[in-house]
Amino acid sequence: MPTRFTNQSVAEQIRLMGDILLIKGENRFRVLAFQNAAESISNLGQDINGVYAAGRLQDIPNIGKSIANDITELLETGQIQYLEQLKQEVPLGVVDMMQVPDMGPKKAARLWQELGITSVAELRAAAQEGKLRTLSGFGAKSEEKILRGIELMERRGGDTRLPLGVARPAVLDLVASLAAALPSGALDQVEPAGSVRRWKETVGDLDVLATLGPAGNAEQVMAAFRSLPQVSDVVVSGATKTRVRLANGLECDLRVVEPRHWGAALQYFTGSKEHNVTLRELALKQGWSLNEYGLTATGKPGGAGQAVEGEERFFTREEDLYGFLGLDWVPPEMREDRGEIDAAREHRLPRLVQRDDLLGEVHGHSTWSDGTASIAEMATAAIQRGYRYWLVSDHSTGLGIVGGLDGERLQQQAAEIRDLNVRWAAEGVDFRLLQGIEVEILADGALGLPDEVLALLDIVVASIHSSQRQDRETITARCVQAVRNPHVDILGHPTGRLLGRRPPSDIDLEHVLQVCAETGTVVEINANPSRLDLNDVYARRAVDLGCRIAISTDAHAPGEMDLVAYGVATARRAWLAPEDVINTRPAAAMLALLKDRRG
Ligand code: DGT
Ligand code: CA
Ligand code: CA
Ligand code: ZN
Repeated sequence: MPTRFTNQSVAEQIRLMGDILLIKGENRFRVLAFQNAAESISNLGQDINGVYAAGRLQDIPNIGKSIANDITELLETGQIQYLEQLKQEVPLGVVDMMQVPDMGPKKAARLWQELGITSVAELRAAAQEGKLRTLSGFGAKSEEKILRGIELMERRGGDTRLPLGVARPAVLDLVASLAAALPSGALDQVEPAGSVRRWKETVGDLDVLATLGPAGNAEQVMAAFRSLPQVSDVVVSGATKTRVRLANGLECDLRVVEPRHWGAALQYFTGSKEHNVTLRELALKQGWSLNEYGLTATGKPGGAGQAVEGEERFFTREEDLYGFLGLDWVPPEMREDRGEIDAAREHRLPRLVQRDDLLGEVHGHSTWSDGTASIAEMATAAIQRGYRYWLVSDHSTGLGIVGGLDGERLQQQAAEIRDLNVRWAAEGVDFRLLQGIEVEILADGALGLPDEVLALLDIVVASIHSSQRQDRETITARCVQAVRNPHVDILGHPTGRLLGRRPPSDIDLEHVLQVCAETGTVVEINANPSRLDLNDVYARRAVDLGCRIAISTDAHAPGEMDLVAYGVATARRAWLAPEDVINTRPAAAMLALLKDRRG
């Protein structure tokens, strides 16, 4: 039997083919075909092995006959002959070199072909020894840049994308500092665009757009931006665009645009690239060419009405651009070319869930296990955030690391919770604590507490914190066994991934979600930005399969409740409506949906 491939490992092989072709200087469209296919596979909401078994590989977006054949060969034989051949031609170390910031395929190819450098380690040595400057177009400065790039890359373990939870606060801080550094009236609008505005779970770089206010000029804005204390390097700076590097390695583009271009510019630089490509095709069909400034009539037959070739249309607001093309405004979280443009044209975009829809949270911790605040303090934080209920779900025994709760301590905790609830009821406060547990799913699929104990609780969240590297079959069966327990209401952070730190377990999520749908087990979107687990793609899949979702921060401290915005955004990226999410309901209605209370 050949090794079993996951969606990610298949995507990697396909991406690698594209990368090698890139270094070989192959046709851009050919390379793009592999890159797009890899992206589709890694975003796929189903196990690719199942798609292959059903003979439906070519139904996956961006996968045509030839790449479908490559995937078939990989799954059947364990390798792709063509890729093996490509690996003979280009050393893999040269592909790695392409990951060094500012490097790119052309430079990597030259360093390999002209200096014989075939790995990042050799590249570093050559740069340190001043050997790169023998190459035309390279100097002492580029050697220094490359060394700094390698250092950054290694600090992040080769992954040049940062979690949204790091990138988003960084760009908000940058924007606030820029505004504070300028006289009032210098800037009018200023907004982060790009992947941060779409709330994508990881971010490659930051993109900020601004328009000048009545008292502003672009050079002054660029100068202020370059001198911000957060900036560690200026990559490039011009009249209306500056790119800087921050201490954590993130780079940020700031662009100043004219107010009349704002709508098109914000739309363009919000992306995604895929959404933009589809939008541009739609515009072309209507006789307009779309760019970051606006629309220009092509003069070709289409729907541009009376417009003469070259005639332009500008938009001060994004809504007006979408509207001009006959579309409803598309929330940024949906702009991933997953059908949102058709939906916007047919006026059937869903009413997405938003922060205010949430009436409470159903996964959180206190000092009864590893939280930093008492139940009363956590409840106060929940009340301050407008919640009407909050689930105390401390860890159960069976987890080793924390003083997990057993039946006896749960009884003591129940008394504390009851007293607090009695007090709020007497004071007329519309808030209620629920008692639950985050029960450990043990390595063999049993739970950390017996059924008699679980039966006494309002809500049971079950999750995995140990033996996460079990093989696919074992960890899937383990999770399914827990989900089938009639007392388990919610499956917590199903894959256990920690963005940038720990990959997801090899669990067969498709299968687990099917069992959740069948048993009425709610699936969590863990809102902590280092988890976002379920992710957007699987959250969508879960709802399509008939599951309900809970959005919870799993807060271990009061302030962590603010992270709920990341969970809501993930749900919005999954196109979820309020009714898909259990904690948009009042406590009684929410509890009535849980599986051991139904029927
Ligand atoms: P990132 O930075 O990798 O997390 O992702 P984005 O989406 O922020 O991408 P970025 O920074 O390369 O570009 C920002 C936006 O600019 C992108 O979402 C769409 C637009 N854009 C960039 N390159 C292209 C392009 O080649 N074609 C089109 N249509 N749009 C582009
Ligand atoms: Ca970006
Ligand atoms: Ca960018
Ligand atoms: Zn937890």
